[in-house]
Amino acid sequence: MGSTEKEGLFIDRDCNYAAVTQGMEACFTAFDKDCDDNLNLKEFETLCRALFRDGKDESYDIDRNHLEQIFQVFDKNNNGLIDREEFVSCWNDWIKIIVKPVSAIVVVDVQNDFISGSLDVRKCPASQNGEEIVDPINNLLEKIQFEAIFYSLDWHPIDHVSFIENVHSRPIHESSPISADNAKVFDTVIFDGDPPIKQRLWPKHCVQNSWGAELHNNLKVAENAIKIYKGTNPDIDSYSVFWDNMKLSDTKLDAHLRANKITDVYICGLAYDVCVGATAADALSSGYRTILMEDCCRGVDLLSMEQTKQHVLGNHGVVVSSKEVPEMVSGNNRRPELGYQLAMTLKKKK
Ligand code: VGL
Ligand code: ZN
Repeated sequence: MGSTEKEGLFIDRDCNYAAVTQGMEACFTAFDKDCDDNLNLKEFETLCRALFRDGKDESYDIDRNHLEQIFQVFDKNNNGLIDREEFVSCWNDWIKIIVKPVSAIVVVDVQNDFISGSLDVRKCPASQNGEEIVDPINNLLEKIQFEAIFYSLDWHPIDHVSFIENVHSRPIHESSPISADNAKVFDTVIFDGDPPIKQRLWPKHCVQNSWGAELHNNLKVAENAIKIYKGTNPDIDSYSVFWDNMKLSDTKLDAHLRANKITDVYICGLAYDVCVGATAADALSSGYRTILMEDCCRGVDLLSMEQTKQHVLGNHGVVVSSKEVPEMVSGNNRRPELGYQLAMTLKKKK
């Protein structure tokens, strides 16, 4: 590739930058280079290169296969071209959200018991320190205007099924790998039930209205924030902030997100591989563009933390440092993974 072509690309880049933000007509016209009133795949690729850029105005690499799949979502009549009519949905349902996302943050279980109480993550296999995330989370909350702010609280009754202290209170199913007498903290047993319930055992923690269940004292709690209490049913544990582990009842988080027209959900807190991971998995399956802020999480076990990360990446969420978040929330840093995920969600809705 000669230098003139490189230069051409550079000039293109500057005029394209405005084109994806100005308006539907201007955008279509700017990328319809051959002026045939259609966007072909090549023209759509140029559009995507203008769309998916980091905060420093560099284009992200876009997976070829993903690009083609996105194109097909908007090429409704499947003729290999996106016409002006097809572009209406491409603009309204996709580009507009990518350029101007509506973001919420979910701060998961930053409670005393996980930081210095009965389920102190420093004493878990990964030996991490939960207190270290308080400052970076406060920084985010001070710097960024999220459209909605949620704090979840693990909020158990004293007879909760997850407490090792209660392992003898419920019958164990015959398929359980471990008996009640032999069960230790972190083991998984199977309780009798219809269906039988798999349950990991934890020390008694986050008992309703106890000190251990309070949010960490230094954590900034925004005035308009919504608190979500979970794990209140004595017989069913609840890791995700969306649903209990049996998916029998939801917490209203999804309803709040919908009411606020949230497109992007930023997740952080404790513990990375338990409640944070379950929340991220549900955010993805509910169709939210999902961002895990890794430096604002601490976990229980290194291997399952890695598995959590791979689950998020495998479902086209992103894992970022909180440093990247201001530019993402403002719509200046636009990740192709999240654009692909949104297109696939739109495809499912049809
Ligand atoms: C959690 C274990 C038990 C969490 C809650 O918040 O990650 N972990 N209950
Ligand atoms: Zn719990």
